[in-house]
Amino acid sequence: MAGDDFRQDPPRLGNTYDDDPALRGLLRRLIPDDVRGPLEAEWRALGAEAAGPLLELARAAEAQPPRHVPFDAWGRRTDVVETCPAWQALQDAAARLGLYAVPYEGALGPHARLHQGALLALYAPSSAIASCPLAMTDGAARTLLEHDPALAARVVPRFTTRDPRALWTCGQWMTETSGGSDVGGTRTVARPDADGGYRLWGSKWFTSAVTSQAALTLARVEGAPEGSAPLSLFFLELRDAAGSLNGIRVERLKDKLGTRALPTAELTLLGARAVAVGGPGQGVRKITPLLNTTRLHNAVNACSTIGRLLQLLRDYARRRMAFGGALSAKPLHRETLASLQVEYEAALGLTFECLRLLGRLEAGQATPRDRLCLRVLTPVAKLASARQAVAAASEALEGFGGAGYVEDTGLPVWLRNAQVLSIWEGTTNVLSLDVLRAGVREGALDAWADDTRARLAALDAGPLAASASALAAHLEHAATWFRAAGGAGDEALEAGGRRFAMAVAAISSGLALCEQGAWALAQGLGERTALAARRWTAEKLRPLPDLGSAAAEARTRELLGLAED
Ligand code: MFK
Repeated sequence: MAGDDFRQDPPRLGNTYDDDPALRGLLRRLIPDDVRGPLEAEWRALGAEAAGPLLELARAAEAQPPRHVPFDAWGRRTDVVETCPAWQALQDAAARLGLYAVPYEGALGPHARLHQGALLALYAPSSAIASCPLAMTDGAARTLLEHDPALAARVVPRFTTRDPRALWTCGQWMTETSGGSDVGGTRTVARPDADGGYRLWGSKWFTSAVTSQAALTLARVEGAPEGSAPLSLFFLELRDAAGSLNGIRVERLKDKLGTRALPTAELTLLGARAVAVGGPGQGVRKITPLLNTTRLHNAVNACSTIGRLLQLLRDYARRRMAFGGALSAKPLHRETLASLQVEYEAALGLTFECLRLLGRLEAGQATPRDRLCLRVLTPVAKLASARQAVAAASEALEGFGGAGYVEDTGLPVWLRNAQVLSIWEGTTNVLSLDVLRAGVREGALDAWADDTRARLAALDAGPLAASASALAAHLEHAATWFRAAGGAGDEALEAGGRRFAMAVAAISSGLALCEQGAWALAQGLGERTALAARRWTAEKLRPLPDLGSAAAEARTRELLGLAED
């Protein structure tokens, strides 16, 4: 037992906006002064709220997971999913803060997504993953606006309101037992109804935020062929005006590693009334605006996980004494934190580049090249930042020593919640394949390479010249690999897909760091990001795999003992 005199000072948060120079610097470069001025007060106010009342709500929500009540006391099937008041308050706060509304209000033109991204980066780490229904609802709004204006006119005002009492959230039910990635195996059937709508029959294996008022889901209209192309996208409301479920049975809630405040259920659809979004057919293609939106939300959540943990680690390093001094005075501890800081700034730079592009697209200002860059960089930002967040959460827990492994410090939850970021909304491998497909089918990688070349050429690199030329050389290496891998056949391309996607991430993060670093130097704002850029380009530009495909494949099979598969 510890002696009576043993006390440790827990890490404390200050204003999470003021204490984040990386986020502040990015916003200062990306949003013009006259637009940014009034927004800064909102970010600062949220920075205070996130370190205080929101954080308390998040802790309360994590401590009171949702509960499924299948029957009432008299045996009637009710399938109520109870969440705690703190969870509801966190969702209400997101509406009040404008997180649902900002991209749809039209007030900020191409900067709306950057503002929303800043709000989200401050809100998400104090949200107990109430950022999940927010992400899906945002994606649903974009999907309906793009594919079904009449339906959008009815429900999007509900999805994008600042009024918590009027807010509807929208789930996304894609995953069936056949797999979350391979949606072509969807077995839910849609039977035409007399009123022109459909009735859905089937089961959904993972449905996040099942307390939402609405959902988008995939199903196969009865008689349509197998495979993913003939699937249709459906919109449904979960309950009728009397509160009864719409032909939906909640089988159970998932017992998950993390995201424990978030109600995730297995559902059976027993004739749920639904409408086909934009009519039947092309369901997978129609749901992609939702996927691309949630993937960017995921990336902001990942960045903000790293950023928040760094704030806690920095504070703790000044308080924790060991070997005769504060941890912050220990060179190796400082070195470890500096590596995390570089990861953070790299992930944040790439993610905010995506938000910049999305804002331009939604404001009607994107060039065709912007659109293709966004197509590639969305999955790249999601997959890279998610893995960075998982690694950073593990490193951060270690940085707190034993305290990082003890539940009531509130630290282990970071690792549990980070782990989902690389799984849902497309695993690392599924998204790596998406990057390759966007390159092969849409020419998006050529557009990204041209854009990167042009930006490197335009960069006034100054002291970052060596970093910029390392990026330029690595870009040509990656572009050559992609062409050669295509020639070497599908297996070689697929086998190298993850390393290739990571190379795209390393290059685009490096470019973002160089642009930010050079700008900060020119503005007299200090060397921090330039140092991060140098370190990133020195350490992260790793060669892509050798394409001697047959021999390489044989070696991989040998290594795994899978020679016959
Ligand atoms: C904190 C943040 C919270 C985030 C919320 C999380 C809660 C939600 C939890 C979940 O629901 S997890 C489950 C999520 N599931 C996925 O993310 C699906 C992962 N699988 C894929 O992304 C596959 O790549 C995909 C299902 C899209 C493959 O579909 P297909 O039909 O087998 O392949 P295909 O032919 O590539 O795509 C069909 C069409 O869509 C093509 O267009 P065309 O019909 O015009 O040829 C593609 O070009 C297009 N497409 C596919 N992906 C696209 C896309 N277009 C734009 N962007 C994309 N990302």
